[in-house]
Amino acid sequence: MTWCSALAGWRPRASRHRTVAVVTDFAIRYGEHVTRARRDGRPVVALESTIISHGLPHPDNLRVAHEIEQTVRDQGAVPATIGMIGGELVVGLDDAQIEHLALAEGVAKLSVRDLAVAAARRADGATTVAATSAVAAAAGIGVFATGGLGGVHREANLTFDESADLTTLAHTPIVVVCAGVKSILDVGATLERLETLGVAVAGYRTKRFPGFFITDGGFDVDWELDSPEQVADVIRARADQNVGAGALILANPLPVDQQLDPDLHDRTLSEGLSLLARGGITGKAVTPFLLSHFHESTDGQSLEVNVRIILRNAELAAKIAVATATSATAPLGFSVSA
Ligand code: PSU
Ligand code: MN
Repeated sequence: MTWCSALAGWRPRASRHRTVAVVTDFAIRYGEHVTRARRDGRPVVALESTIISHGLPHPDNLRVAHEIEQTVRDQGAVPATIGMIGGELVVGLDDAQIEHLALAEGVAKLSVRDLAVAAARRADGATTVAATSAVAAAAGIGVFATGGLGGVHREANLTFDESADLTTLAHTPIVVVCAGVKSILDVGATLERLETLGVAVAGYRTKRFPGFFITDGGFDVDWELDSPEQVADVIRARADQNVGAGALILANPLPVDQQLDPDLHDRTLSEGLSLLARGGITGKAVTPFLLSHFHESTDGQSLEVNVRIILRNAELAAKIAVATATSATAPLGFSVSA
C-alpha cells in the first residue's frame, strides 16, 4: 500500500475532495499505536475524553482512563482515546496526552460544533460522545465505548436542552456501547427523540433500557442482541443495505446487584436538580455538575458504579470490534482491517 492510498483510506472525507491527500496543521493526527493497528489490520475501539476531563473527579479520572484502555487491550483490541491537544485532533492519545487532559486546568468540553474553532484557537479539549463519534467514524472506526449517552434534559420543553449526542448519532455510522442515557435526563423523551432521529437502539441481553447508574431506566426497547457476533452482523447488514445513516446504540445495563441503590439514587438526583436550579446552572455545565454532585454526595458509591459501567462497556465494545474485524466479509469503513 502506498503512503497516499493508506492516507486516503484513513481520511475518506478528505480524499473525496482532494486529488492528493494533503496533511495540514489541522488534519487529524493518529497515535502510533492506532497507526500500527491500522497497518496490521487489528480491531480498534474509540474512547471519549469528556468522561475523563469532566465526568470523573481527579485523581481517579487518570487511573480510570488507563483502566479503560487496558480493558480494551485485554480483549485483543486497540484503544483509541480521542481528544484535542494544542488544537490538534488526536485519534489515539498517548499516556502523557491522556494525563494532560485528565489533570490540566481549562480543558474545554468539545462537541462537534466546537472542533474547528478549538483547533484554530489551538485549544486543549475533551471530546463528548457527539464529537468522539463523529471523529471516530471519519477515521473508519466502527465501535465506541462510553458510560452514558447525553440526551433530553428534564424541562427541555422550557430550556431546549437536548444533547448534540442525539442529532450527531442520527448521521454517524458507529456502534455506541453505553449504559443507556444518564438517569439525570428525561429517559422517555430521549428514547422518543432517538426514534425520530433514526438512531437504532438495542439492549444487550435485555429489552429494558438501562438508566446508567440504575439497571432499569423504566422503558422497553424493541430489540435485543445477545452476543458480540450478533452486533457484528448488524454492522454488516447496515453496510450491505446502505439505507439508514444512523448509529446503533447498544445499551448494556449493569447487573442489578451492581447498580447504585435506587433510593440513594433518587434522593441524590432530586437534591442535585434543586441545586442546579438554585445555582442557575445551564448548558454544557449541567451534565458535569450533576455527575460531580453524585460523586460528592454518595460517598464514592456513584463513582464506583460509574467506573464499573465504563469498564464493562469497554470490554463489550472490544469484543464487538474483534468480532467485526474477524468477520470475513467485514465491510470497508467499519473495521480497520486493511
Ligand atoms: N457519560 C459519562 N460521563 C460523562 C459523559 C457521558 O459517564 O461525562 C459526557 C459525554 O461526553 C456526553 C456528555 O457526550 O457527557 C453529554 O453532555 P451534554 O449533556 O452537555 O451534551
Ligand atoms: Mn446540553
